[in-house]
Amino acid sequence: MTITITAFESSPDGGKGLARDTRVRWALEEVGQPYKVRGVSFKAMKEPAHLALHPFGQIPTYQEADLGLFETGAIVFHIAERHAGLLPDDANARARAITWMFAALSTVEPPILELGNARLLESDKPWLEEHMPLVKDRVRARLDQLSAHLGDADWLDGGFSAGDLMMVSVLLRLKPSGMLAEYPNLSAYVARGEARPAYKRAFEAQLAMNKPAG
Ligand SMILES: N[C@@H](CCC(=O)N[C@@H](CS)C(=O)NCC(=O)O)C(=O)O
Repeated sequence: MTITITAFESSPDGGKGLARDTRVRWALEEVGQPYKVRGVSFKAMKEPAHLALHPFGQIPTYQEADLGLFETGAIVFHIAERHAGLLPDDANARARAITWMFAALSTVEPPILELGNARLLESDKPWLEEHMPLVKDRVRARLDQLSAHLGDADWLDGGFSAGDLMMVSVLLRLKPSGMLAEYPNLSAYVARGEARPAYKRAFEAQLAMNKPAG
């Protein structure tokens, strides 16, 4: 059964892997499922054909036979449920791994997005100098807690899981800010994620799609 996901036709990050199709590619690579990628332009994303797949006009989407999904949390969860390799067999460990997926998306990602948006959208605003330290404090509050929980462990709860895949994906978005470097254990955690062969394949595939022609 062919799996098709959508991604930016040309990612604004030029292939740094920060667009959210990377986490879906990574999940598919971890479980060994082949997939196709369809590039979508910003314009096409807001047109009816794409809105039928994604009501908010975004990427990525996921199509598999007559199933269409959007939201990376739902997509990665679906992949992890259908294929071995991303969720533990033990019911309680599985529930905890799923908890970490939610924590990544609903507790850790929001302040990181706020930071990205402040940099991108408020760079010319007079209030940025006052606003930025507050935004960074909110990010640090979460990183302090996450770092304390992780301690010296390799992964958040036992072996690598979809919870780690999502958390590493979210933390990667902090790289341009340099804030991750303030937390050696979180930096090492992210590096462990990036070192996984499945992540490398996902990263290379998105890069190949975003390489400048010539
Ligand atoms: N919560 C959504 C967020 C999706 C999202 O923000 N996608 C970005 C790319 S990473 C996008 O399509 N941006 C273009 C837009 O919103 O117009 C998810 O996790 O899938």
